[in-house]
Amino acid sequence: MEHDRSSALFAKARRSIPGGVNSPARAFKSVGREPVFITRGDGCRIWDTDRNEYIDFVGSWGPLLLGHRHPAVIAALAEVLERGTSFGAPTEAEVELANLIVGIVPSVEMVRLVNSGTEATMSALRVARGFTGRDMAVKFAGNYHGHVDSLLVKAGSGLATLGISDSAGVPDGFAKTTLPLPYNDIHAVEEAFSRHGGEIAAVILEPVVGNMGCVPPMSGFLQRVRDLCSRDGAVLIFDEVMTGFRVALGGAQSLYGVTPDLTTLGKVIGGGLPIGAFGGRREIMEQVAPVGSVYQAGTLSGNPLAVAGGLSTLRYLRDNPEVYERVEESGARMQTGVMEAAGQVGIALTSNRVGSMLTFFFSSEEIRDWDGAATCDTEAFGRYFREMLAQGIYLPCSQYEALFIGACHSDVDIDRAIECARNAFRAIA
Ligand code: HOZ
Repeated sequence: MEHDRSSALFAKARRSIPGGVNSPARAFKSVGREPVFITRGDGCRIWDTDRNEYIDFVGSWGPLLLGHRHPAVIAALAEVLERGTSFGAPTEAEVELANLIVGIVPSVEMVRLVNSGTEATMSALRVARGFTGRDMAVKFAGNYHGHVDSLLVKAGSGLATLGISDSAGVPDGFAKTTLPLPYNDIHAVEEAFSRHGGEIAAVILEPVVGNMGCVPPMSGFLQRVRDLCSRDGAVLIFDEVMTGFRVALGGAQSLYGVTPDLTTLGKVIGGGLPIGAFGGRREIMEQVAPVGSVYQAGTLSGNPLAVAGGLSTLRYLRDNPEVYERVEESGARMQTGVMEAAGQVGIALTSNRVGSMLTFFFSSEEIRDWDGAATCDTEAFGRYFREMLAQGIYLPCSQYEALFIGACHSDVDIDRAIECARNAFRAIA
């Protein structure tokens, strides 16, 4: 595979953009090569600027459950383009999107649209603090909630990938309001509540972690956290930016039957356009201005294009529940096939999957928290990634991200990926 044009673009990009990328997670830095520059996508396929074709298992880092250029989404966007891209004023479509979310996500009685997952978590935390009159937030190591100052403590995703444990530029005072705990460790949560119960404004967590690779909650973990929050008056925030409308139509909260007080959404709810949302119990959401005194705002919030991308995607998912069966089958097929291929050549590999979120960890141990994930052989992951890319399989460029399967991946695509993984394992064994 030639990558001359991507290489030239990357050199040019580095002159004007820090690291040549507009988000560190896409830099390929930890996998020992330069990124490829993408020009086009269709279904589950993408093409780079050197005309190389890939089967895409990133899906824009989660939004594209329906694949690139899904006809329903493209038609909705085209219709909006006829009318105008932004008004900074209320529109009917944003009310429809809000009502759709309220009707589907169990915890959400009211919702506010924002422009990204980061805005959603930042705002949800502020609302929780305003509602409780407390400052402290509990988060979990390896969970990532966007680049919110006080949530960049022991964060997953790009920070885990690049080995940045705590971001520079976050005032100590902000970081001190955050209490990081090990994920899936209910004793640590119980101890934190017994010491600080009356001071905790919020517990924020990914109900299925995607940002240290895919790590599901252990049995009873979410419910016990729910009970402790209810007992001590802390607001439970599920960060469903990644899991919302992906692991099930109603997100992880419907899959596990645990209802948070607030939920943050993003990714799938924009169908590939920039959007985020936070919502939850009415009495909490009514703290938000202009009803209440917690201020939150945005010029492009509820932007017609993003709303059209989201509405068309969510309506399609609501009306076509077989999408979730399809991605479950594809996910299981890929997990089984790749694990068998690794076993055949003696590669130490373990995997976690919830529906269409899947991670292969270069470790022989079960991965249930950040300490476990941190022991993975990231060098081996880098070799595997490069071997897969060279065969036309586009994976997340980090051991600490989940890959995403979409409704557009056929059995042939999945089998092709398994075959490529077999070749990759042989090459690196
Ligand atoms: N939030 C994405 C999943 N970890 C990564 C995308 C990014 O940070 O650029």
